[in-house]
Amino acid sequence: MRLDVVTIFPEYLEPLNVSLVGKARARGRLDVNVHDLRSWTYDRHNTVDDTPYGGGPGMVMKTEPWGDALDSALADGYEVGAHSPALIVPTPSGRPFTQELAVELSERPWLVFTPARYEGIDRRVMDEYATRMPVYEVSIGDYVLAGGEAAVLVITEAVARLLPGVLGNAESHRDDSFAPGAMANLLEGPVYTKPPEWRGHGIPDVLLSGHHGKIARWRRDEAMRRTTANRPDLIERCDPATLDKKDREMLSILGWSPDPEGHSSGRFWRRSEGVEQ
Ligand code: 6GU
Repeated sequence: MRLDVVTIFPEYLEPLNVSLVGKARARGRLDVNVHDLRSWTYDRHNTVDDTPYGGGPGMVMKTEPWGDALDSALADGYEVGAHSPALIVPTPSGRPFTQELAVELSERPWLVFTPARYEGIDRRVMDEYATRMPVYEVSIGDYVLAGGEAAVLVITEAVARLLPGVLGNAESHRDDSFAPGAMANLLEGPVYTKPPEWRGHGIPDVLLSGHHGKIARWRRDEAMRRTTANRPDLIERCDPATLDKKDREMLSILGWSPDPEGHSSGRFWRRSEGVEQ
């Protein structure tokens, strides 16, 4: 997979040399190319932004440097045989970045990222490249960053670990918390390793029992407990057809009811958490 990143802060992308992504590069699974947007400015101040048409606060990134930088990065890639680029535009107003989207992007041969600062990039840049390639405007969560570079690191790490031969074990991401079809999209429960006792904290007996059925059941119960506490929305969305009788029992203990009166969704609803009157 080829990656291009155009940014005014190339040094912000240094972490792409480290750890999993760095290893994928060293192994030749990833070809990463970082470009300084200011190389495509021709004025004394290397200007990349200007005031917004229509007024308002902040600055908008200009069309010409982005157009010239992207044309150059694309020409470089095509020249060395890359094909089928997709443009990834990190923005808080994009579609949510999910594991499903990470899988989709990991199947493409070439991703070109345009992390922006200020109030974003002049719309015409995305409109122009959308005539030639898929454009994904992507947000990594409901908060506002000062720029898209950190989002590029997040997206790149999520995508790189899915590439064949990057994670040691091909099975490793089958039960990722958000893997498509993962145990009804439950969060993973707690994990333990040696020593068996640390500062007075033991580990749950069942994990030492050697009873694989009981261990699997315990892990699933813990996953439901953690999901109830941290992401009740995932339980509300879960398809009851993916649950067995023991799952339903556990959900009931955790306060969930199937299909209460007045609803016919076939999904789970939580009984009031407040003091019962
Ligand atoms: Cl992709 N960019 C910025 N600037 N803020 C964000 C974001 C992206 N995703 C969430 N917040």
